[in-house]
Amino acid sequence: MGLWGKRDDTVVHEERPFNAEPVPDALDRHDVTPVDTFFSRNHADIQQLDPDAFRLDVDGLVERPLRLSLAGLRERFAVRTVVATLQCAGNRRAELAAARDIPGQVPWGPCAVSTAEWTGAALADVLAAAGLRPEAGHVAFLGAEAFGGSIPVAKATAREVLLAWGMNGAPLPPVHGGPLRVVVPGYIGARSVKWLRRVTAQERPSDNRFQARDYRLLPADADPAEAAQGHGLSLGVAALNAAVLCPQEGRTLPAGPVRVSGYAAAGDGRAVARVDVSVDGGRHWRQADLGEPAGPWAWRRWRLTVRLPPGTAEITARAWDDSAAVQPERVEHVWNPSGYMNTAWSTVRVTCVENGDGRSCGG
Ligand SMILES: Nc1nc2c(c(=O)[nH]1)N[C@H]1C(S)=C(S)[C@@H](COP(=O)(O)O)O[C@H]1N2
Ligand SMILES: [Mo]
Repeated sequence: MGLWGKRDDTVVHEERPFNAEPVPDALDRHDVTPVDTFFSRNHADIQQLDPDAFRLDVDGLVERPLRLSLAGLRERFAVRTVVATLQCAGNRRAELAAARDIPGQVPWGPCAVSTAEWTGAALADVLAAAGLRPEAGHVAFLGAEAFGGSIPVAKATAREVLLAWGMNGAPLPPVHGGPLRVVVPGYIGARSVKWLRRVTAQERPSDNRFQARDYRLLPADADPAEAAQGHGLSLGVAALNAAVLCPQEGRTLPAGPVRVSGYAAAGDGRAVARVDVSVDGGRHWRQADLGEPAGPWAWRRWRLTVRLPPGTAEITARAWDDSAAVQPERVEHVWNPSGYMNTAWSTVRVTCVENGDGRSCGG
């Protein structure tokens, strides 16, 4: 077992803060990602908090501020379970950085995304118990190490947003924000604040630096070091994205039938409608088979068998959502200075050989 209970073959970009993603083969194996495989994104040290001493404050524009223990949360509110995919806004940054340098940011491959079954209380129920006031426009979250952010009230009062203490049927581990985190399905991972200490109803979005300064999509010609607070687009709702996980980039495979597979995920309020695969650079496309989703907030896993002749091949996938939005073609078209939201078509390059004995995926 590797650091923080992750698989030995986990790709660790940094040990402190701990930033790690699974290898594509491992991520591609499950609808619901095992905890030892789930990616982990941290801006500071992982917090080790005592669950018994833990308290959550609910304050701001509410009639009755609350201070809740973990036991109090469990007893007072109906327990809900939601299968939800979390995707970091920096997922697939390495492909952007290959087009043009992105210094000082974690070079995520295509696996800064994972799906878990989260258990907790609906944030909506907790806000209702506190008496959310009508002037509230946003609900802000603050973690124990000062990471924070906010979401609009309409999302905060939607049933799927959880204050979660459980992950895949076990207590939420420290590396994923235990004892308590927010889970905001359909939003960038950064809004699912870990080690949650405080929930504040307020008029305006959070001025925490991870909302006001980071996780903003700057124009291509901006310098992130110079960009003022509030510059660029504030990221919130996730964007339509998809990636090929198998075969993995750079593999050598037997020519002939090759099984291609990966994931697709849509933003808040949208669903993945179709995934197409091309092996000729986008001139011709075939529809992949979409797996049944594990729930309305879970990714769609997809697969297709293609025939590849001996030689080098490029396998490309793109997803469509139910508004007929499709992923943009090239990383150059979505490049931005901090390297967020790479939603370009996903391409892997492989070499096929006659009478080879490789397999497209490990499993
Ligand atoms: N308190 C706190 N919450 C946090 C973060 C953090 O650094 N500190 N990282 C955020 C980001 S950017 C992402 S993508 C997700 C990652 O969740 P995971 O580590 O459980 O995969 O947590 C979010 N919540
Ligand atoms: Mo993230």
